[in-house]
Amino acid sequence: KQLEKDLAQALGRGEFHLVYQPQISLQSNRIIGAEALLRWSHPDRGMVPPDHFIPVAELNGTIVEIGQWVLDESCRQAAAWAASGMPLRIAVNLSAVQLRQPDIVGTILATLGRHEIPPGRLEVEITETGFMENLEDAVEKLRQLNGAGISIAVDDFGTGYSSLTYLKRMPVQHIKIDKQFVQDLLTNDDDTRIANTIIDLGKSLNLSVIAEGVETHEQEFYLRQRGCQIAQGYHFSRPLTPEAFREFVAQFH
Ligand code: G
Ligand code: G
Ligand code: MN
Ligand code: NA
Repeated sequence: KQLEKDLAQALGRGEFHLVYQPQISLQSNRIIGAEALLRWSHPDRGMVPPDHFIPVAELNGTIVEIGQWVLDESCRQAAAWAASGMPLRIAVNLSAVQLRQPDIVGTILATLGRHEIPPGRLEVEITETGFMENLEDAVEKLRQLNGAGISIAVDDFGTGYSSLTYLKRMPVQHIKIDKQFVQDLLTNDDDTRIANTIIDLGKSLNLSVIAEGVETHEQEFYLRQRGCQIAQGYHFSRPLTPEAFREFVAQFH
């Protein structure tokens, strides 16, 4: 309850910030973009993990306002990067609750316009559960976003109610292998098979696959030779502040 009260005031008090985790092309070894991740520094509790407060924000609806702030701030950052010669794609997590807002498509496009970000530079990450509630409505909105040039990624792939038929109907370009399958990729046969299956699925549906939670060189090597296109994880970099991200890009080769 107290958390809920604090959450309602956190935005106004400037307690949120974003960190950015680089996404690396396993083919070109280049940084192709970054995922924006929300952080809340609570005045007393310190850093509250998103896993703790996002479900609360989704239940009481504050995620709509918070999510809009995330989108705005991400676009502001992307514009700043572009202005300094780093036109990177930015991936933003979109809650199912946000996707359900009737004006979400217009809101996203207006935000891009305000910051003069071409739609092709934004990627929206949706979880499978986000798709499933009111499938028709979600498909229609994602079609509109995609039609405008925004790319769509399915986050946490393999952990939800995956159905191959809905994937075919969805206008998605990327699927993200959840980090739980990457963690033990090389030590657990089931996880190896699951990761392989997702990579093959990506191939047959012509989607590129992003592996998240890549922590070792061996995992990177395996994923590359197996045909996974993009990776992110501590092996490359933790999520970084804007300043640290800039430095990371400058040093990366
Ligand atoms: O940053 P971290 O790996 O701790 O994130 C944990 C979870 O919180 C992830 O599932 C991530 O998708 C989610 N998350 C992080 N930032 C945002 C955000 O801005 N909006 C939403 N809806 N979820 C986020
Ligand atoms: O959006 P999603 O729920 O997938 O968010 C990714 C989460 O994974 C973030 O909370 C991020 O901090 C975390 N993360 C990113 N890279 C790694 C990694 O290499 N290992 C682990 N354990 N977590 C990671
Ligand atoms: Mn994500
Ligand atoms: Na994920």
